[in-house]
Amino acid sequence: MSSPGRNTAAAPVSADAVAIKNFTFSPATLKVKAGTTVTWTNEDTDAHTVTSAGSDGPLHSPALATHGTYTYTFTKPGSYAYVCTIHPFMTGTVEVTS
Ligand SMILES: [Cu+2]
Repeated sequence: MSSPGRNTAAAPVSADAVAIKNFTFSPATLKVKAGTTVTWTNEDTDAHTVTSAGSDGPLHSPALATHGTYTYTFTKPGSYAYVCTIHPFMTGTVEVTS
């Protein structure tokens, strides 16, 4: 089965992460493939949200406390713009390719 020294960290589904830090989504634009689960982590002491900019978008996090996380799996290609509803000047985009 597993052999000594082999890296067992390989995940079946690629994951990508966005940090929320200093009132900024980093990276502001994340490019992933369809099927990718993206995790946002709040590294600020202030609460933030991850909320789709459009009313019909899929991202609807609760207010994330410090070190709080939100995950979403993007299944369809497209450009997904989002904001923090508490601080609307905070904007980010996930670009999903097939
Ligand atoms: Cu915020």
